[in-house]
Amino acid sequence: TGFTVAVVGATGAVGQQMLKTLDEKNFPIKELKLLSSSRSAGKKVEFQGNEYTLEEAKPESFEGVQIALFSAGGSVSKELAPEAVKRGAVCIDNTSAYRMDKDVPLVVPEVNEADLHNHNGIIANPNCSTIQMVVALEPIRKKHGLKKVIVSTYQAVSGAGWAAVEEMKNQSRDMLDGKEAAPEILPVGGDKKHFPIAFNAIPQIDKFQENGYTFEEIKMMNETKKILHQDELEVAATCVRLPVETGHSESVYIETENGNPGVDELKALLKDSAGVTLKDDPANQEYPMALDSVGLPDVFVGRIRKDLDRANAYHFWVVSDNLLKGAAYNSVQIAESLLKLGLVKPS
Ligand code: 11C
Repeated sequence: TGFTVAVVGATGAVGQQMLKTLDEKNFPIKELKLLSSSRSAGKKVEFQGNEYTLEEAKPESFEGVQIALFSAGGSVSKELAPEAVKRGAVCIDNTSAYRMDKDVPLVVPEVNEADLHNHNGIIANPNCSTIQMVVALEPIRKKHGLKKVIVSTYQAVSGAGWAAVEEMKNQSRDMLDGKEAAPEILPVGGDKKHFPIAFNAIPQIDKFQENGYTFEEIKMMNETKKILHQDELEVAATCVRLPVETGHSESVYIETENGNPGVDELKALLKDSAGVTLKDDPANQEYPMALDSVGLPDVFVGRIRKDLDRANAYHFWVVSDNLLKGAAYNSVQIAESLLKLGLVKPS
């Protein structure tokens, strides 16, 4: 028994973590198909002791597939997710291709699992920096309402893929050796200029839009409103890349809608929330850090404190492994929720 599962983009930074998560969660797989763009086809990947050769993803590849996890870039998802749906698969897409489509649920299971009931074959996995923030926001929103969110991110390089991580490492060595850095990827592959990430902080993730925000910032703002079902929520984001390999950090400012919960109540609320680990003891210098989050599925919250000038306003720090809860782990959780809710057709 089990399901026929396809992973599209199995050699990527997120694809690798998808396989690891499917394995660790012992996901009920009857047959696994590992697919990729033509560029990676032929590469070999191991899963649960068996060696798989990646096949180029084509429409026919999805015959008989019940669950397809996509993480091979937006254009692959655009082209092939509808083909997979035509053939009866439910697609969980980790790209931004469908996230804002009205008939596509954008899901973080701890927050809006019930939205899965409205799926039409494609479910979108939100952007990594959005996911970890909404996991921390939802328990507060549910109890006290939210009026405004201002977030500044400190994002890891693995969010831009393994090639970007290699670039950071090589650059760091080169710069320590007194050589000149020759950046080719960051801040974003297709843009006109490139800057060193080693020993730097770059206030650009993805391309700039006409309104002066980057696409990463726009994604955070739009996705947060959609996931929390609150179009009128005021959200502003500034997204910054740091020379950290894995683990996104975020400084979050919120204004609650009703009442003035106080720090102790917020701590108690978050401590008991699904997917959250509270790490907040300033007296003992305990707070979340990127390095400590690597390989763990939780969202870590700390540094919770009251704004000193405004009532109903709080600041906190949120950290999570961007490849896990931010991507692969959340995608596999969506698959588990689909099974739990009976939303995948049995073979
Ligand atoms: C980053 N958040 O850290 C991006 C990566 O829309 O799924 C994820 C891009 C996305 O660079």
